[in-house]
Amino acid sequence: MKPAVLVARAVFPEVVERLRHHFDVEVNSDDRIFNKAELVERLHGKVGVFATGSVAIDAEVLDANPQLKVVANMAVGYDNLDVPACTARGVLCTNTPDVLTESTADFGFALMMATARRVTESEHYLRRGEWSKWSYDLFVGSDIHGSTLGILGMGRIGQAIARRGAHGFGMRVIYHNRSRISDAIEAECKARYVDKPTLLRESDHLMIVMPYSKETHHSVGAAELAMMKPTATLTNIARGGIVDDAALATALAARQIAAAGLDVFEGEPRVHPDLLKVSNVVLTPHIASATVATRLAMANLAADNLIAGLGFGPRSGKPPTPINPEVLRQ
Ligand code: 8YV
Repeated sequence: MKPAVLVARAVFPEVVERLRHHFDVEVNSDDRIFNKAELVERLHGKVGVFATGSVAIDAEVLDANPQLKVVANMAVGYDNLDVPACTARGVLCTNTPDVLTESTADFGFALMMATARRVTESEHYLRRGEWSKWSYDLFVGSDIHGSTLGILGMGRIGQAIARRGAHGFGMRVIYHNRSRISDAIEAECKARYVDKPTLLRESDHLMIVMPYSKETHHSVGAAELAMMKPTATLTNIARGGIVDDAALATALAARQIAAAGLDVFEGEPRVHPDLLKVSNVVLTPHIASATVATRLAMANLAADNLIAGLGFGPRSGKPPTPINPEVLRQ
């Protein structure tokens, strides 16, 4: 008998087929988001789970399913997983870094540009039939080229955005991160480390790309927004909750900053109602990694991790991208 796994959200059928080769697979083909009780129930008898950001694995879920061995997250971020609780119970967690870096950086840039150049706001105006004539100040925005790009969180995606800004658009790049990156990567990205207040004060375009955790909750709130230039934009492609959305809506309404681009929201898929009322914000439904090739690569990497983590396939016992590899040594 094959071991049983749960694919907790709908995913590419060809990836499910790969899993079926090794496992007895239950798929959430309705793609309904399970509440905790449903998730606990669906996991009964399963040794592995293919998860996404909307599948929360915590101590309670684990304790109700002591047979669970591997959680393969189809995401680079893993704030949906209680990793210490998994490690304590010998459960391997994996994520999908690298394969989404460039697509996500492309989208971050697109969102920042749409925000600075007021692309969606002006399109809505045109669609409403309000465009009657050209005017010198119709939807004037701010330049990307030659401006200062500030990056909060300088991991792989932050670095990919820095490269686009420095090399493609002649931007001056500054960043803030928990720790400084190496001199060699700083040189390659043409990026300069600054403290957080300097980053907030000097950025023309602030890009948020840091992971979410209790420590990074509301890293950008009313006080931080007040330090930014009134002409500045803020783009968040990281996680909801890093920015205080209520404070951001207030700052946008008061034109304390010029505009924002948000792909992620606190408590998504709900969006703070005040954000829906302001016109100077571009809102997208968490799609920064959403290209066909990248989503397929993420799904295949999550499947590789699940297969190898459960002791199957050519990389048996050596999943490519573990989050808590210490579990493998236990
Ligand atoms: C995913 C993401 O689409 O990888 C991440 O961390 O935020 C996105 O690429 C999302 O988390 C679904 O799992």
